[in-house]
Amino acid sequence: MTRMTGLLAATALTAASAPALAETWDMPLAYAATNFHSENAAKFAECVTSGTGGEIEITTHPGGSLFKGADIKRAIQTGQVPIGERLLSGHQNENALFGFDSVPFLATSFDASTKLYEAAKPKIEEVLAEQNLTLLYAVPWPPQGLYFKKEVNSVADMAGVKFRSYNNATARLAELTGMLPVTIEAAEISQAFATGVAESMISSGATGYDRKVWESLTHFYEVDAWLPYNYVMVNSDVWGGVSDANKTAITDCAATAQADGLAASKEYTQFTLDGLKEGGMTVGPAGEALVTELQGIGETMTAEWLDAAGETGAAIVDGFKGN
Ligand code: PCA
Repeated sequence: MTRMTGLLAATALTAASAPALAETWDMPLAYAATNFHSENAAKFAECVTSGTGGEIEITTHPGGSLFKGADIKRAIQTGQVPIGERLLSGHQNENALFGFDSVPFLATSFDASTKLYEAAKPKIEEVLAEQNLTLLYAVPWPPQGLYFKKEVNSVADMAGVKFRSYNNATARLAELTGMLPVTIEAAEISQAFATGVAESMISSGATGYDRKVWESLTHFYEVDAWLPYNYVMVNSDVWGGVSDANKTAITDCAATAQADGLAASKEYTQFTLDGLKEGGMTVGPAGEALVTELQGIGETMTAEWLDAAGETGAAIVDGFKGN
């Protein structure tokens, strides 16, 4: 080997081991590392890192450690981070359409919520595009039920209870049932229940399980009110700068993550309800009288949402029902 060839070979080696285009994408997540959404996002991140041959390496930051849930969407929009995951219904005050997945009793099963999501997706993507956001994938939480620290058989039993909310719909539900809403991130609810800042919430078995709420609460009523979605979104400017090959790799990983996330959500449903029971909670369907009252409140909230979401909201509901 001549001296020249040796030098060239060394340069080529350096270039191969440290590609000039390699970037790291920090990906904030609001929920605990052990939550199925966060585990799914971690797998998605690995998939992207290997699918792009290391040109884009995603690092997840679970538990609200980089940005809290409420701040993640803005952080992506403004380019503080290229990518992240957020419960979009938390931004219903920006656009009522983001609350399509939190309309009580509109879609109460995984199958129905998938159909509702498919009907809403093109509209949501339009709104997101205006906000400099590109949707990669979305995964539903398990069905939402009510947590209390006492037996509850009617709406009257809820009067004056301090209720942890996570979006407008949950806060409105509290108002209509005579409870006192206080917004608290999932990452902080164990503390809120332990100190009595909150005594109740509507959420999935998954979140109650992740946060070990049996340490403070006693009852979980399966209401199946709705299945809200977490969205993984990328800043559209960043997305525009990604090569076609890497875009394909990322959208392939996103499709896998969407399917795997849905499967994990389904599996996690019973697993976490069993976990709540093992923790000592009373877990079961809400009583008939309570269900009837909640359905009445659901009708009020559906009318309010349709009012706020206008023609586009009505088109989503029609599209869903026509499916
Ligand atoms: N867990 C999240 C949103 C919906 C759910 O099941 C939470 O409680 O914040």
